[in-house]
Amino acid sequence: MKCRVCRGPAIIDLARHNANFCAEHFVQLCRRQVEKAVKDFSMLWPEDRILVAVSGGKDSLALWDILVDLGYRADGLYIGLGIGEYSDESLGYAQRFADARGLNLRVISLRSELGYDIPTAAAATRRVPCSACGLTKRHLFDSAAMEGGYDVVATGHNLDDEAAVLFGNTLRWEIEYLARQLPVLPARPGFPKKVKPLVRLTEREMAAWCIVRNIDYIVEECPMAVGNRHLGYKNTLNAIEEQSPGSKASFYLNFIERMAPLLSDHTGASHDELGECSRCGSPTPNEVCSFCLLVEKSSQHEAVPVEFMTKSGRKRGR
Ligand code: Q46
Ligand code: ZN
Ligand code: ZN
Repeated sequence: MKCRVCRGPAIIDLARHNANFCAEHFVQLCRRQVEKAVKDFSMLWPEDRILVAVSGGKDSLALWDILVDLGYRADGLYIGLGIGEYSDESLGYAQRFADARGLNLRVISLRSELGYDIPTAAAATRRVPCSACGLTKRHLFDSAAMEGGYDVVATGHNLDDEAAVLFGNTLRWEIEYLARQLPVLPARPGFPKKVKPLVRLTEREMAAWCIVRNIDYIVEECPMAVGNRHLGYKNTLNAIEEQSPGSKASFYLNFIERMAPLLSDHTGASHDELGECSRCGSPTPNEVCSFCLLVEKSSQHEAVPVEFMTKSGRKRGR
């Protein structure tokens, strides 16, 4: 197996590019894919202060590494979700990554700072854990970025993630979700700009990036993701990709290029009528925002151990 660029020994075969690459040229390919995404979608400017949403997993650490490597000023924010050992270990990976490179990682612990954790929030709201988790992360990343004066929040969503979400939204023709499924969400009053610079790179490529760059990351998936329907969509798309390499990239990237512009009038509610949450000041159409209601409900609920939500708790809700 030889590198397509230098003919030296290759370390990875990428069927969708119909080529193999050595470590050096694989790294170059990944950098170029990120630069292309950043340029095509006007994601970042050289002077931007970026807040990276860091989980301790391969995608977010690879993203932080690539952005710093490309010369951007990027700090990290890790949210301790209180999901048992998974959270304790993932914080360790994020912290060691930051310390080894002299990068700035801010840590917010839900349990000690807000009085709840994700398993408890799921039980208190009687919703699936990812719903409480998504709302929590969105709110805390938005408010940390606004308060910290960051220009943009960057998340490690990769091509597999985005294609799986697109597949789910397409199966149900969720027009408003489809219209909003873009790799850049511009800033609007009370909300920072949000970007996904890894949309041209796959999960496998991000794992390979971490190996090549000596990045230690938490390999275990979040225990609450078990049964998540996006995992099923990813498996389906992987089976299609196996038969027809490149399908995943064309499914997602052609959607963004050809279909999303046709849906731009269907993004749903306008944000003009948003007021301020009476408790936290975030934009909301209601008196109190859904995050503050979640905090109130969850912090009053008896703490629920993660095991309960991943075993017996799993039986309901999905
Ligand atoms: S961390 Fe949170 Fe994910 Fe775990 S509870 Fe669901 S959303 S699966 S990215
Ligand atoms: Zn090479
Ligand atoms: Zn609020």
